[in-house]
Amino acid sequence: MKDAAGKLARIVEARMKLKARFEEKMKKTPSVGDDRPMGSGNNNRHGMPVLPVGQTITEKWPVLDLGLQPDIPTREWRLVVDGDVEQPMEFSWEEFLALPQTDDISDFHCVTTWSKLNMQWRGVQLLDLAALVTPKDSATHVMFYGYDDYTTNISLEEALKPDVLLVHTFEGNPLPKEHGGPVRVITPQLYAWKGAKWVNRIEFMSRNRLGFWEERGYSDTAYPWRNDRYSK
Ligand SMILES: Nc1nc2c(c(=O)[nH]1)N[C@H]1C(S)=C(S)[C@@H](COP(=O)(O)O)O[C@H]1N2
Ligand SMILES: [Mo]
Repeated sequence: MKDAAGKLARIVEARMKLKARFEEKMKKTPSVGDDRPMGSGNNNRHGMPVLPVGQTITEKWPVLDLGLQPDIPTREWRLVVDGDVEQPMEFSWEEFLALPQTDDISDFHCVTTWSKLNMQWRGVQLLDLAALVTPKDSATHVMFYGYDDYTTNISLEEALKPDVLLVHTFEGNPLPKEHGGPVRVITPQLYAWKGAKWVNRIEFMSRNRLGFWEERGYSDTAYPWRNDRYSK
């Protein structure tokens, strides 16, 4: 039997290793350190103007989906994390909640031009999950899958940024079904379509593949401060 302290130490060590691997790449990507970010207002905590170019602040939280809101009781919910990793894993609801939990406040920028600010979340950092499964050196991208068959892809350096979370709680309450509950992904530094609602699989990939909207002409990279909305 391994003790809890030893287990935590291994999680932290794995996480730090992974972070070091991506630190340089992360610094070079626009959403953390852009020389000329496009937007307005004071800087947010990443040093970016609070409102990206072309966006308007909304107080309400619109719902966008593919016309289907799957109903997943937490006892049936599963999360598979697999692909180009050393240790593929599957989590039940209880196992997921037993992972280190992170509270964060972040903004939500929809490509349809609304932004909702200061949203309060609780969930699991993708970085923490990645540290458990350990992406192979060949892993470069991640594909997220929803229970509604939605898919979306991002690069590994975006996926591992600290505010990318798998959230189950919004402002102290369970994440509502219409917004992707029981669990969705949020990608505050990218347009919101990169965050899969009703997430049930995360696949690490050794080459890029396009997700649902990316195949239909949405940007592969989706940087709000570069007005990077569509690719064609
Ligand atoms: N599973 C799933 N995730 C999804 C979508 C979807 O249709 N299915 N739509 C995306 C789009 S286009 C946006 S803008 C956001 C909207 O999240 P919201 O409905 O909570 O505002 O979810 C994204 N994640
Ligand atoms: Mo969207």
